[in-house]
Amino acid sequence: MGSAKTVDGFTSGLPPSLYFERRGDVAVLTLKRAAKRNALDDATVSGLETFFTALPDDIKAVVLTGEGEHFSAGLDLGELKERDVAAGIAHSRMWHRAFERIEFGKVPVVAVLHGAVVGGGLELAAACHIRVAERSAYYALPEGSRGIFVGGGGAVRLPRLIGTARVMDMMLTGRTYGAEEGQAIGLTHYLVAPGEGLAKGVELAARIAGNAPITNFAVTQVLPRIASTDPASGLLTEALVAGIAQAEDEAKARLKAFLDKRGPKAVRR
Ligand code: 1HE
Repeated sequence: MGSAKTVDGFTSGLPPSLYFERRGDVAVLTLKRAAKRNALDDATVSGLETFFTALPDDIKAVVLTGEGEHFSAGLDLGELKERDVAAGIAHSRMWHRAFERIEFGKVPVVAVLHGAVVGGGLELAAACHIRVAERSAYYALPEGSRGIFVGGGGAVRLPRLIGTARVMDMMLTGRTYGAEEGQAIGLTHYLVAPGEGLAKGVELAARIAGNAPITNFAVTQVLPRIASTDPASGLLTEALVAGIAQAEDEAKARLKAFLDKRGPKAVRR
């Protein structure tokens, strides 16, 4: 394993397929394996786990993007050839660990998508919190045509985003969705012109980084759990988290700033 970019000691364990760059308190992490269309080999998936586990405390949000013409062609099919059942299960669990570090990691993650966002690439995007698509992006789950199944959490996360019926269609018939369609069905949050995704992603990440940490924690870690629990437990959890957040000094300072006419207004952007 080589190092990506050693501006920070913590990146020294990353594979060459991951490139890290700081933009203030935002980290931009780039899938850097364009010759293989950013296919996710074991080293890259382990590198994602390392990166999101070891993220320094002064990084407040991450932007995940891919170099070249495509975000990611998914699982590295070249590594699949000789796995038996046990190895296949362990491999899927390795992806689960890595993507959990994204979904329930230290900070919110913005994915910037373009070109092919397919198979495991789409699963990776689904583990992120915000998705920005350039108009070149398209989405596919070619697992059916390869005789395999999703293994990177897609069976759990994708139905929550776009519904089980659409995921079934994508896997059974090979249906693809374009960027506009992906936006319309709720797969992505933002749709921008080709080449504008990274700037949009960094802009959003910088805004996210400016939130109170307790709010970002509650939104990324607590909200999804509330959404998937029963209403009574959800309301109780909401009240507990609301109480904790508003009692923080940071909340008091921000509320005072607004009342003193110094805080931002909730105007339409
Ligand atoms: C790869 C991979 C890959 C490209 N694993 N090597 N994913 C797929 O089924 C998608 C497979 N890939 C494609 O359909 C196409 O490559 C693309 C539509 C994404 C891009 O097409 P194109 O014409 O730009 O590139 P290419 O010529 O197909 O590929 C360029 C090189 O990347 C070539 O290698 P080369 O050494 O011959 O130059 C390809 O072999 C290589 N390459 N994609 C390995 N995926 C946790 S379970 C998740 C399950 C899945 O993700 S299944 C979906 C897998």
